[in-house]
Order: sequence, then structure tokens, then C-alpha cells
Amino acid sequence: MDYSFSFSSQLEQEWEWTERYASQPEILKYANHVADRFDLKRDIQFETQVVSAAFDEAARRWTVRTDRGDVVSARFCIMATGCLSDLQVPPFKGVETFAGARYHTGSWPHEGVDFTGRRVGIIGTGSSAIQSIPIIAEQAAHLYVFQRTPNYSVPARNVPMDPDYQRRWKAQYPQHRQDARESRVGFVIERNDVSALSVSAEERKREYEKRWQRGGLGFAATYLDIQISQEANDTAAAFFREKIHRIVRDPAVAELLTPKTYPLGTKRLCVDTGYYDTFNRDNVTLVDVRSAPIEEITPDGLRTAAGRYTFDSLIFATGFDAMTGALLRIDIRGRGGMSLKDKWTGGPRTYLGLTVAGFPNLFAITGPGSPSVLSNMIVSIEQHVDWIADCMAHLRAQGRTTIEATRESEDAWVDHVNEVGHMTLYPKAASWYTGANVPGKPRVFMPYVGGVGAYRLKCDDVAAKGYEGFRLG
Ligand code: NA7
Repeated sequence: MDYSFSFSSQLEQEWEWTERYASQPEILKYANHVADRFDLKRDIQFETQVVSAAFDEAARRWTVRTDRGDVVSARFCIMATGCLSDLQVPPFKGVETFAGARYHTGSWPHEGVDFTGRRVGIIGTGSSAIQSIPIIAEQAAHLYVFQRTPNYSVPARNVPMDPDYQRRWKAQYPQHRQDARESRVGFVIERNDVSALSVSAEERKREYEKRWQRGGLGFAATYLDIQISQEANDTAAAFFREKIHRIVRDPAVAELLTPKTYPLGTKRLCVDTGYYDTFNRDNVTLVDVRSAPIEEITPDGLRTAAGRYTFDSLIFATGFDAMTGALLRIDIRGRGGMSLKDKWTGGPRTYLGLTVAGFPNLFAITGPGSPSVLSNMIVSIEQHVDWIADCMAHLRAQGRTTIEATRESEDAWVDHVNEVGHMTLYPKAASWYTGANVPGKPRVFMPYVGGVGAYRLKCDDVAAKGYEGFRLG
């Protein structure tokens, strides 16, 4: 109910969700429904990759080129390229030699894959792996899970949608949407505005248990200081350790599955259905590739520093070049032919996560420096879409042709994003939030952690002040 578009009340009322967490086919059906209902497909060119976008200073327009040879001239260029769309496959030696079927969780065949009777290897244990592993394990003859870093995962407690719940939500949709927009993360979760350290150990355990039973991402909001105090965070981590050891029968496997090297929530908290329990199956082997890294992919499997594993299907659940990857794959050039790649060699720099100094009339939807991946993406996407549309209308009404962030406002925003990020525990994890998962990527905490509601107020305030921090031309 929360993870859906809010721009049309008819759409909200007519669409029926069938589960607490809709699965991929249902989300795809929803996306297609939205596109058809609002007749969007006539404006979409599919199967096309944009290869470059260059700002023509004389014409004050963008020239966009595609891999199909299209050349498009446009006043504005809006990058809606996604934060998690540029697949990441680590440069393992021998990857091309693997003779069996290869998959990446981020580009899964739409018709599905049946692993019945197959021996399968999966590299990675992030959200995508954690959601896939229990399903693949039920089919496969054997599943090898190659884990470098264990993750914290909360049960999803997915259930069929309760019709009464859906009816109640629909009756109060405007209020729910308003609450989401003003919230910290773009959806309303029960928050405790007290420190984890201000209550007794018994009370903490009761509260953690309540959230564990309820399921879902709200766990990280159990106490005010879980994301900012290591000591508070340790209490939540200890709760997880106990849970994992209770679920997983083999204590050595349980220990391997227990995160130890980063605070809870500083890598994206995962949500699963039967993940830890899957490691009690006879046909599942957890392989620690932290102590013995993968050395080579071979035609029939892979070799680590400690042993050989043979399988006939290989799944990369190795994530994405997050937040900047899709943008930088396009040759984007602003004033004076400056490339975005050069400008961002030390990490992304934006004003409000929406715009870049030196790149007039270029907007990024949920760009680095905005709440983006730390929020309900749809709420954040809609906020950016509305802000950009209002901005374009304002320029037209004022007879202006360009808008461009000033260097000073960009510098100040980058400093602010850093300052707030470093008030939290997030930078302690080698996560994709900081670019740590991509070899050679600069280590910068990219999303804005100041909160969806506060960020919206800031963006609205900038607009109300006649686009403060921008130069209008
Ligand atoms: P993630 O969360 O980036 O997970 C990728 C996983 O792949 C993670 O466990 C990585 O371990 C692992 N990985 C990456 N490179 C290697 C190498 N070289 N060797 C071994 N293991 C490796 O991607 P997901 O697709 O699961 O989720 C992305 C987001 O989508 C998620 O956060 C949600 O917001 C939705 P590492 O932790 O780096 O040691």
C-alpha cells in the first residue's frame, strides 16, 4: 500500500494488491498498468541505450545520442536512470570460462529459472541473495552459498493482503501519503524516541522481539540511537546473534552467518522468508570467502584459496555500481565540454542531489546527495518529479531558459550531506552506500541521511526563495 504511486487517487483506489510484499510479477503488472492507464508508452522508446548527453552552450540545449543512432535536442535533460540499475560483476579471473548457465540477480530472466536437479553456486549474500536463496534451495540438488560478509536479515512475515486492511488504507490514503512524505524514510514506522540504553535489558528484548515478530524494515527504528550510537547498536546486534544461533542448528554455520564487522543497519537491512533456516538443509553449504577468497571461476565451478566447488549454474548476487554507475556510463558533458566523470572523480557532487554545477538544465531523479536509497523510493521519486516539473513551469513563466546550481551552493550541500552522514554509524560499513563494493570507486557516503520530511522542506524552501542557490539564465 505504501510502495505505490500517489499521484492519482483513481489509481490508488482501483489497484488491488494481493500480498503484504508484492512479488516481482505483481510489481511488473502494476508498472504496466500505470503505463497503459496513463497512456505513457507512446512517449517511451524501449530497448534504447543513451550513450551521451552534451550541453550546447550557444543553443542552451542538450543533445542526447542513443545506441540506435537517434540524436535528440532538448531544453532539459532529466536522468531517471535509477540508483540500483548498473549491474556489478566482480572481475573474477576465468569468469568467461564457466561452461554452465550464468545469471545476475539484477537481470533475472522474466520467464523464471527452474533449478530442479541442478547444482548451483551463488556469490553474494545481500538482499537479492537473501531473498533468492530459500527458493533456489528448495529446487536445487545442491546450493553453494559463497559469503564474504554476512547480513542482518529480519523476517518479512509476508502474508496475503487482508481485505479489511486494504479497505481501511484506501479510505485514509490522503492522510497516509501525507504522513509518508513528512516521515524520516518515506513510510511510517513505529518509532521509539528514547535511547536503547535508557531502558532495561528485558524491556529492550521485549521490544526487539515485538519487531522481529512483526517483520520488516521497522526494526532499525526500535530506538532513537540505533543508527548513531555504537553501544545502542550493539544491543540490537546481540539480539540478532541470539536469533541466528537459535534458528541455525550447526553452531559454526550460525557463527559464520552472524554479522560482526559493521553496525546493524549500516548495510541495507535485509528482509527474508526463511533465510537462516535454509542453512539447516542438507543440500545447502555455506562457504566463507572472507577467510579464503574466490581465486578463479573454472569451467565447472570455482576455486577458492581453500578448495574447489563444482556446480552447473552460477548466480552473481553481487549487486550494483550504486547511485552513480548508471549516470557515469553515459558520457555526460556540461559547460566547456566538462565530463561528469571528471567532475566526480573524487565522488559525486550535487546540489540537493538534483542538480550539478556546470551542468545547466540537467536533473537527476533520486541522485546522490538526496535521501534516495535510504527512503521509500517511490515517495522520493515523486518528490523529485514534482519539484522538477514545478521548476520547469517557473522558468517558463519567468521567461528563463536555464537553471544551474552555483558552485558555492553545491559545495555547501556536499559538506552538509557529509556532515550529517558522519553523525551516524553508516560510514563504518564497507557498503554500496559508500561505493566500497566497486573496486576503485571513491569512498564517499552518497545518500542524504537527514530524512525525507526535512529534505522535502529544504527543497520547497529553495523553490519558495526563487530557487536559492541557483543561477537562472
Ligand atoms: P548488495 O547488497 O550489494 O550485495 C552484493 C553481495 O555480493 C554482497 O554480499 C557482497 O559482499 C557480495 N560480493 C560483491 N563482490 C564480491 C566478491 N568479489 N566476492 C564475494 N562476494 C562479493 O546487492 P543486492 O543486489 O543484494 O542488493 C542491492 C540493493 O537492492 C539492496 O540493498 C536493496 O536496497 C535492494 P560484501 O558485503 O561486499 O562483502
